[in-house]
Amino acid sequence: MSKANSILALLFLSSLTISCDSKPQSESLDEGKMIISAQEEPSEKEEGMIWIPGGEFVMGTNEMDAYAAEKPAVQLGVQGFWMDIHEVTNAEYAKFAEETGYVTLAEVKPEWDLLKQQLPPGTPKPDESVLVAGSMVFTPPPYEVPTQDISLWWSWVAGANWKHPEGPESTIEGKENHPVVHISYDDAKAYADWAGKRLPTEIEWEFAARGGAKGKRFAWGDELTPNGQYLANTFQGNFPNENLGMDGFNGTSPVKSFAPNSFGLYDMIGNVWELTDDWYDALKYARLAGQAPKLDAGMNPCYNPDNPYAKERVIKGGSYLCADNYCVNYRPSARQGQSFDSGTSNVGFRLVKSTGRKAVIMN
Ligand SMILES: [Ca+2]
Ligand SMILES: [Ca+2]
Repeated sequence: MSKANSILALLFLSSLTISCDSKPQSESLDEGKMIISAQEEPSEKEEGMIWIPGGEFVMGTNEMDAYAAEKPAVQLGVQGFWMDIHEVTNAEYAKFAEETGYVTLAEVKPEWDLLKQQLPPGTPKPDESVLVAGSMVFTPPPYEVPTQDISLWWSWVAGANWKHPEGPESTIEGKENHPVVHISYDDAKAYADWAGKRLPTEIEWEFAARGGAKGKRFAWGDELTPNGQYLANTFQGNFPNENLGMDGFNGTSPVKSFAPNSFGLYDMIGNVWELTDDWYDALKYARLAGQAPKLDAGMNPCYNPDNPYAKERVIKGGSYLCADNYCVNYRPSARQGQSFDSGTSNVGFRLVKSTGRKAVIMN
C-alpha cells in the first residue's frame, strides 16, 4: 500500500482489528427450538421478502473461546418483521442509482473534515492529491503471511466502487445477480429510503439468521460442512493466499446459490457481510446482561476498545473471506464494526420492513 493511501486505509483497517485473531470452538448452550411468537403473518405480502414471525431467542454465545464481543449469551425477543430473501444485488442497486441519480461515498473525493473525526487528534491532513475516490479491495499476496497484519491483504484502490468492485478496470457485467459491495452505511440507508424499507437491527438480523434453531454453532447445525456439503460461500484453504474455492466460488456468488435457512432466507451466513442499523458496541451483550454499565443518554453509542475514535456500525454473517484458519465469523453470533463511511469488497446489506413497531427488546 502506498504512503499516499495510508490515511484512507487506516480508517478502514482500524475497524477490523476486533475479532479476527482467534478461533471459537463448539457451542455450549442448551439446544432446542427458539420460541417463535404467535404473531401471524400479515395478509398483505411484500415482494421479495419473507415474514419473520419474531419471538424469543438466545443471542450471542457463552463459548469459552468465542470472541469477547459475542459474549455473554442473552435471552432477547423481537417483534415480527419482513426481511429481504437475499442480499441486495448489483441489479437492484443499479435500478436505484439510475432512478435517483444517487452517487455512493466511494465514488466521490473523501472530505478531510469527515475523515479526521475517526483519526487521533493532530493527525496531519494528507496532500489533496491523495484524497481520491476509492475503496478497500481484497488483494491477497501470492505467498503465506502472518494473519495479524490485515494490511497485507487489504488495499485502498482508487476508482474501486460498487460498479468497479476490484478497481476501475473491473466491471459488474455478468454479476448482476451478485450482492452489491463497496456500500457505506449512508449508501445503504439511501437505498432503504427509496425502497420504503430499513436496515435490520442487530437483534433482528441474528434472530433471522438462526432460523429457529437454538444453541447451534452454525445457522444450520453444529458442523460447518455436514456430510462434506458446503452450505454457505466462505473461504477454503489457507487464508489469505490459498483460496481453494471448494464451495464453488473464490469471490462473491450469485445470491441464492446455497440452500436457504429454515426461515427461507439465503446467504445470511457468508457471501457478503451485512450492514445493520446498530452502532458497534463491543460491550453490548455484557451491558444487556448487566455485566457492564449501561450507556447513558448522550454517551458515545459506539465502543471499540481497539479504536477509540471509531464510528462504526455492526456487520453480521461473515463473508467469502471467512476461513477456518482466520476470522471464523460465519456464525450467527459473530459481529464486527464497520466504519460508517466506508465500504469494502466483502460488505453488502439486505433490508427489513416492519408492520408497525420496530424491534423491541424484551429481556
Ligand atoms: Ca468461497
Ligand atoms: Ca450474507
